[in-house]
Amino acid sequence: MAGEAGTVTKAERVHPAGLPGADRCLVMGVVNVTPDSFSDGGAWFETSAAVAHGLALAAEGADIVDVGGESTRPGADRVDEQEELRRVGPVVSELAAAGLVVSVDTMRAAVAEQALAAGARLVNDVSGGRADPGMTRLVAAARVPYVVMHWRGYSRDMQDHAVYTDVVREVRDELGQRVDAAVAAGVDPSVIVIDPGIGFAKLPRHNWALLAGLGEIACLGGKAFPFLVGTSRKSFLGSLLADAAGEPRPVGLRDEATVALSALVAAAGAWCVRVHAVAPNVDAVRVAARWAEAGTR
Ligand code: PMM
Repeated sequence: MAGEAGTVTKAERVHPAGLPGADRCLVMGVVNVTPDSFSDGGAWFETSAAVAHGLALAAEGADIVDVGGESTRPGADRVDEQEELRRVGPVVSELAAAGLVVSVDTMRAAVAEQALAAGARLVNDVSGGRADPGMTRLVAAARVPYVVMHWRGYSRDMQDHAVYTDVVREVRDELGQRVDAAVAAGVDPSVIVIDPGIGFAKLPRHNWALLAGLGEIACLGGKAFPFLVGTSRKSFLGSLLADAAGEPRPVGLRDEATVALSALVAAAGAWCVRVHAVAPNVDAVRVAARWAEAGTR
């Protein structure tokens, strides 16, 4: 449970009900079935390529594979629901049939419903229930783990909403409201995972403040929630690692920085990190787990 100062320590890592626990932070590998995601756009757009990629991520050690059919990169337009269903359904179905723990990354209840029917075991909703009022009702009925991410609007203009006075307090309060809404719709609090939504309506300084304040954010209303963090290859890392001329580090050269953050986030008590390059991030969370074990001797 939460410490007196409202912090969650590594010894207090919590897991959502409905998935196997682990003695370390889990690693979720990303399978973007999209032509336009910012980090790997188009690489796994065909069903067969996406399935092969998911299987490869599992072989690298991913505990969960997260299948999404709608790009959420800043400025992206929405994808049509039928197209999202077409992208996600067969990939979820094949990966689940192969025995993987599959999560579906969608804001739409209809897509989540189809994915759950195809074998997905977790719903990852970047809108935290704000995009589709049917989502929390679906999750309540399905009783599956539900990732509630901090979100202020669709990708097209989300960066216009990156305005905060105290980002940690505001993100925490807004997440608290989303959790309350989900619970009011019948979602069991024990299945809820929260996520600060790194890069979603956030400037780089907001992302860093949130990462430093994870323990505070994960403690809502006196209860410690499991939390998931997605920093993989995001643009605030490109800015941090810009060259002498101020050119951001290219997307494909941000994995080492992501790995460093995975170790730090795992040490801060995260339940799961969402990443593109699985193998080095599994190493990172194992290092963090061993570090924590030595400290609790
Ligand atoms: N980030 C992206 C997509 N889905 N889901 C959660 N829960 N948290 C995130 O931070 C998150 C997400 C964007 O990254 P991508 O386009 O590389 O998948």
